[in-house]
Amino acid sequence: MFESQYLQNVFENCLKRNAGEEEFIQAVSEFLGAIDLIVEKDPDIERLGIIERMIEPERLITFRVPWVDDNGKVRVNRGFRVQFNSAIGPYKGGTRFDTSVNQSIIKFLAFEQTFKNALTGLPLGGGKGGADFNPVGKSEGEIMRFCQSYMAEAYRYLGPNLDIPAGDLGVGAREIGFLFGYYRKIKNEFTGTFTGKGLSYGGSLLRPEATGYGLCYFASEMLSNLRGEDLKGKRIVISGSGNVGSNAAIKARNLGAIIVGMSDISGMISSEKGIDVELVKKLKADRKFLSKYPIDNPEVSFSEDYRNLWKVPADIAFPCATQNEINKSDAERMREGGIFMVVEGANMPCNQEAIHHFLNNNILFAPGKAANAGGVATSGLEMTQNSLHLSWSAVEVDLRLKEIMKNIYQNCYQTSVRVGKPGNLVVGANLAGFAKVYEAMKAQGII
Ligand code: NDP
Ligand code: 2IT
Repeated sequence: MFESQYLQNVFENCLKRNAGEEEFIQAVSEFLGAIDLIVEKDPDIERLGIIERMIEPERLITFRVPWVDDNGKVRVNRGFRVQFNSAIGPYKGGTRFDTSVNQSIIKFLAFEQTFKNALTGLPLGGGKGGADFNPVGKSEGEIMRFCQSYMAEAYRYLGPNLDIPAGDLGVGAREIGFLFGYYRKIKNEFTGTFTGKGLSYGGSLLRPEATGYGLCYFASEMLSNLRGEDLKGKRIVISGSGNVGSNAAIKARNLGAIIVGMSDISGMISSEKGIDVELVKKLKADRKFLSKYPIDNPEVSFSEDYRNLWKVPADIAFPCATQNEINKSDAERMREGGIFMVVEGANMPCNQEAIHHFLNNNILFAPGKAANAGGVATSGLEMTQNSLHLSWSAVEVDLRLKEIMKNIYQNCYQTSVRVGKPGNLVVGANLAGFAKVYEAMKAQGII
């Protein structure tokens, strides 16, 4: 599978040692595919065991999270925090609450986060946490008790210079409030040990919007560089209507695009003339499903199958829901529907066959570890503001975010050119992220 015998051995060993961890192995395999292009040119990579160390988390913590539901029944979930790599800074990465959460998913997310964070240019290592708990349908009291129980264990491993969590799927402003509040109480100190905080207690302006906005800035830079175009008039389909999807929809619309399709777990809506993106954001803020979006004229339609989103004729797709939501047959439908560019807002939403389909058919493709880095980058800006004890204006944060996304795109593109694969941003993002982490690991000895 890999040209380098060293990488082939590393991969086979990885398969054995992480048996059954499909998502983690998928993420490692994509990464090794890029490293294969350069590994023979630098014998130090093998001599220093760089890849073996990079694919092994520095620390993996798993713990029991017991809580009491509204009927007085004790429930038990499994909590995780994976501290993957701290070569360039303290561990940094989100927290996911979803029924599907397991060790493989948290490890893949923490692994990807390491290289994503390196791409931001900020001093942030890689980590991720979460639990197999689904907040949907739970009362506020249940969610608070769950968050408090999660934090009663997780707090030991967190700190402003050690490990700084944030939100992710299923963890938004409400959950972050409960998690941060309990952390502050048991640590008896007020530190910036969480990002995505509310504005009244140390959050940064634009952090909630940052992943979606950053995605649009990245897509704009990519369109301009590769096609000399912008988002104006482009028809976009967006999966997921949560934090990333709804904010990407609003920014893309503001930049002149037409959002012709969106989805959530209840299904998908499409409208040739453009979806009312503010209404979608409001529905989700009220914790309602897209099935409640009014179908009051014939040009708007709803389907209970969210996969039908990929059949909607469009120019660009922003997958913003979850990992492996797009397989090869979805990718084929997307191509048939006219999509010429796919920019990942979620982490690893396209499986490897789908990515190959895009690349083999000249569909421009940007991986999440580059395109969705605006969220964690703005988390980095929140940490800076917290440690300076001040708050920047939305304009200032937005300017910095734009600059960071532009730099990430350029870094990935220039790297793809340097290795003879111009425009292959999968290779570009992995190698550019790798270069920074490698340099730091090499300088710090065998640890
Ligand atoms: P949210 O929980 O806010 O939103 C997730 C959305 O996806 C919800 O609308 C949910 O539907 C929908 N959804 C989940 N599964 C599916 C599916 N299979 N098909 C269609 N829709 C689905 O999470 P985020 O927006 O924060 O995260 C989305 C993705 O972006 C994740 O992969 C996350 O790791 C990644 N990400 C998040 C960042 C952040 O800052 N939050 C930063 C970088 C990446 P419903 O509303 O019905 O539950
Ligand atoms: O996947 C991600 O980059 C996030 N969920 C955001 C992480 C963060 O620390 O802001």
